[in-house]
Amino acid sequence: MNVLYVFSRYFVALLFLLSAQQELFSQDIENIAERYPLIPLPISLKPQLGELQITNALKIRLLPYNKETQELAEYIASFLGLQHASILENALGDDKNCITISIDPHGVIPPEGYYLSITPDAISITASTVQGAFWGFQTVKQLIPASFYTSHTSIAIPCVEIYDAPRFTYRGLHLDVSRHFFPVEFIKKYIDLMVSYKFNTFHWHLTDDQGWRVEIKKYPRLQEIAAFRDETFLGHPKTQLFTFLRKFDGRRYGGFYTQEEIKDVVEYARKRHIEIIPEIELPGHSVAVLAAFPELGCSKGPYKTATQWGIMRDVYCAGSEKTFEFLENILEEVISLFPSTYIHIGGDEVLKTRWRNCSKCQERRQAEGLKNEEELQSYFIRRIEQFLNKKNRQIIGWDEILEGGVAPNATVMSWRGVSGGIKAAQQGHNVIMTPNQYLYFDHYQSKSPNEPLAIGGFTNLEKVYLYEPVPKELQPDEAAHILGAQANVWTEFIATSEQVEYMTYPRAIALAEVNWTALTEKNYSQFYKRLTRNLLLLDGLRVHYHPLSSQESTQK
Ligand code: TNX
Repeated sequence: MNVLYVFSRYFVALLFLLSAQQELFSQDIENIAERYPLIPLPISLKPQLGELQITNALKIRLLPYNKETQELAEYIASFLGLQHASILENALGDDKNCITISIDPHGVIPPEGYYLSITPDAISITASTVQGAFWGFQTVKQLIPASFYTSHTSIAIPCVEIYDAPRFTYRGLHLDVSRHFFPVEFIKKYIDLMVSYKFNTFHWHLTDDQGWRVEIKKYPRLQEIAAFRDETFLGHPKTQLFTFLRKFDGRRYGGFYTQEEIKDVVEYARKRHIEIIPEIELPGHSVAVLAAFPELGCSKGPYKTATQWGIMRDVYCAGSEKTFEFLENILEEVISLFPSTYIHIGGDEVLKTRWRNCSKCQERRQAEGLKNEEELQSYFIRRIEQFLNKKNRQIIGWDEILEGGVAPNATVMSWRGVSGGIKAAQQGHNVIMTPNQYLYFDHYQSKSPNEPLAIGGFTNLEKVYLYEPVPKELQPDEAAHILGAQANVWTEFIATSEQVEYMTYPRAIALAEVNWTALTEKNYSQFYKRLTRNLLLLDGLRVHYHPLSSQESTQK
């Protein structure tokens, strides 16, 4: 009976698929934005008359009933504020007031896709994976009226039929917790917001010159010294060119996540179908570590955790075996905390001055037959890649890892524009697009003089929305290497959680649609209309986002 039931659901989904390919786009989207303010826009949507009233007596039926589907049911019940939702494991029975989740790994729906039907009686979500069904529920969430967040009483959801699946497999957001440190509670909120818009990857930038943020049991000095800086630079380097005139706040600053906290966050993310990719920066952006372990630098030091922003001259010594031993020990602990396929190893902005003048680095260069310091950096990254590949992990690096020869299995994050991404894809490497002119959320988002101090640039909502991740220079086989896009939130000028939200939202919502929905033609004003309604969700979740009224259209 179970089999028949599931089959009948798939049959409906299949029929829908065949009949409704262009359904949404043949509708007048403008008119349905009010009733279905969905972002990202689904592949296909059939408006239906009527509404479903969700009450306290809601049941959640799981087909099949297992640990994974049960976790989804708990997530749904807790989001809807139903302490006593009954969870059913039987295919038979009354559908009334029921959310049915049907998972069939052999079904026709792609891995992260889902089919959703809301009738006046019931909700049904069908998918090939629990992750797909999870995204289906995120769509339901966006149809819940804003009044739910204030009154928590009756919930009326408009009836609809949706078939949906993402364009890209990698849909990322990044957060730099080194320049400023953000508490675990906020990281969880960041993840919750991400899933509301169907992001599936959180890139956690855990280490940099200004602070080391992950507890490593083997090296307590990282927690004692590298996790703290003496003070923080006030203002912007552009306006204070003379370094000796620069002002500092005189306050010790820092912190780190304990391994218990990291495990807790990883588990929290897992339940929400988010993969966390940790970043451990090397060989550059590592002065904080040198402050704790001066023997890992090319000079004797002394070093101190950076108190200013920018690119530092001091990096790990590439000639010393101690450096590799240290990094391997660290990575060993990191991979025990993070189950992700990928480990991000940084690789950006490595000044080569120290290596040029270091006898050990020069010995290494000659012994390995390397032509220059770019090749020495390549050697460094390859060694780390080999170590991680042996542990069944893949590396991601910033696009500088292309210089001097890219490591064989590396995935490249293209940040200095799109050229690194093009080059890497042409060489057959996988690519994640994070070009700074479109996807750096530390840049200004409006030209208003009232904007809080930011690093620079101008990347408004429209620019993000109109960004196309696949460069037109690529042939189709090369284009297949573009896994998706990610926005980066660097925090030199972002000191509080509220400010992170302000810089990230609503721009992240525009990126969510870029990554998820394959649109032949983008219509910004139509997106903007949906967004106006959709932002009520963020109001409900108490997000300090950048108000739409001060958004400006693109000015170059
Ligand atoms: C460049 S993007 C950096 C970061 C800065 C950022 C500021 C990248 C790989 N490196 O270290 O925080 O610019 O926008």
